[in-house]
Amino acid sequence: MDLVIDGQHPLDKCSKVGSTPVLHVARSAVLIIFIVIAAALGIGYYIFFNPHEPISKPLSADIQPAIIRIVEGASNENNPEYMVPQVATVVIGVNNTVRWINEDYVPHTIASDSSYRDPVSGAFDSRGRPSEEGGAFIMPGMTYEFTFTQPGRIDYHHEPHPWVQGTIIALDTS
Ligand SMILES: [Cu+2]
Repeated sequence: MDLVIDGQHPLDKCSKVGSTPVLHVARSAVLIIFIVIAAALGIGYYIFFNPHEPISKPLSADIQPAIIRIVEGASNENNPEYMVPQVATVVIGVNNTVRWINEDYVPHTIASDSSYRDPVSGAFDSRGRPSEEGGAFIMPGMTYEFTFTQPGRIDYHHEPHPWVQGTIIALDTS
């Protein structure tokens, strides 16, 4: 018995019945809804579990950074002052994120005298900062932040301006 009708196999006809324009629209709508839901889930994940969040974040949202100003003229060895304050005391859990603000007109770096590494924040050295977070140099008007999570005294300097020296004294909360 010959199953070919009008030169087509009957199963081909059946599949054509299932491909009406209405079903095409319905399939496209399902696909679009699926894409929208997937995008929403992706954006939600990015917002709530931001995988790019820097590791040197404050321990609490309430923490205000300690500010150290790299003053104008700090790159000049004859300047009366370089960083204000030169010795900064911070309390872990209170203000242990330090923010250096470059008020000078040339780039500066911050480098530990003894290659200090914080157990959470890593190497205390702006020269290791990724370019997407600002890069090695603290450009004029820009900042560098580092969070100290263990008590201690950390001496540091500017790599291109070794006369610019500072000290962080990190104290335990108790
Ligand atoms: Cu400097």
